[in-house]
Amino acid sequence: MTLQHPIRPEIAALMDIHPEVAQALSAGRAVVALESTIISHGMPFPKNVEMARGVEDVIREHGAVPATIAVLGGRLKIGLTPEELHLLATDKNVQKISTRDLAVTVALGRHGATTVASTMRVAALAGIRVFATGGTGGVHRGAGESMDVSADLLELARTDVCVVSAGVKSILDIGLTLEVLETQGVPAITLGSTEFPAFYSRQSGFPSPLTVETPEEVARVMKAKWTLGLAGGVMLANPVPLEAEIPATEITPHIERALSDMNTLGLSGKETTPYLLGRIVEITEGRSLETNIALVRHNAAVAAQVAVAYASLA
Ligand code: PSU
Ligand code: MN
Repeated sequence: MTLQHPIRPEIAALMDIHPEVAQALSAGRAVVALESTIISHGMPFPKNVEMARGVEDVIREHGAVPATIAVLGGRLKIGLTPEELHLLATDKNVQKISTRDLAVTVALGRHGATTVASTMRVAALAGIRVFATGGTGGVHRGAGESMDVSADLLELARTDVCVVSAGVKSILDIGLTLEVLETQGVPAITLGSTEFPAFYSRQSGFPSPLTVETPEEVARVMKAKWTLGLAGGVMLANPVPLEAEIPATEITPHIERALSDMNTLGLSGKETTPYLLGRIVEITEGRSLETNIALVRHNAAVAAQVAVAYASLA
């Protein structure tokens, strides 16, 4: 099968591309990548599997092909079977792997659920340019001391993929996250709002650096960016639907409590984001999980529309 973006043979040898995805790529049709850390470490079983299947369906309903990405037994998986999805959702040996972990996971034949950063990298290797997730990582609060800045931001600076998220959770420092994106030359664009969204909430208090009104405009931005040789990604922020949002005034005290519990436990590094997400689900008695699922589905719909528009430009 000939792909429109030819994959170097030594890379193709490390990949298993699901036939549905391979067919779409070779025909130049719209494909949307999905991450797997959100499945293994972002949501509890069985909601995580339901979410993952549901999101794939949303992408198909909008005319694109979903490609959930993970590393299984050291193989780069581009599109998963139902059995593979189930394994990711349930197996405690599945590690959360960022870009730094990719080489070890591949070389030693391990399992890994890819974060936004590593999913972007693998998607780009496969020639996929659009990726839907829930929220991206960012600059953690207190990063001046901890130096905890998500690799997602560095990957956005160097890998040519448009990431559709609901913005940046206020468990992070949103202002500093926007500063780092500016420094790295990454356009942070909000769809249909002049305010940058804060994941659970439509409002963050931070103006969006850039705004567009339609998915088609996003596709034109991607094309212009890469035609100009401006390497790196596009961060598209898609505010959570109004009916699913938890307003900032309501979620903020819960976030503060989760952060304080985390500090009491002394957690750091890659454990912090999964802990905070899980703790906020407990504190809100499941409401934040419903919001999380709703916003991922919304992002998948928008990402599919962007991918369809981009395929027709390319
Ligand atoms: N935000 C969410 N859900 C998630 C994540 C972020 O709302 O599951 C995951 C993503 O995989 C993201 C990762 O790439 O957490 C960021 O982790 P860290 O902060 O350790 O870079
Ligand atoms: Mn981190």
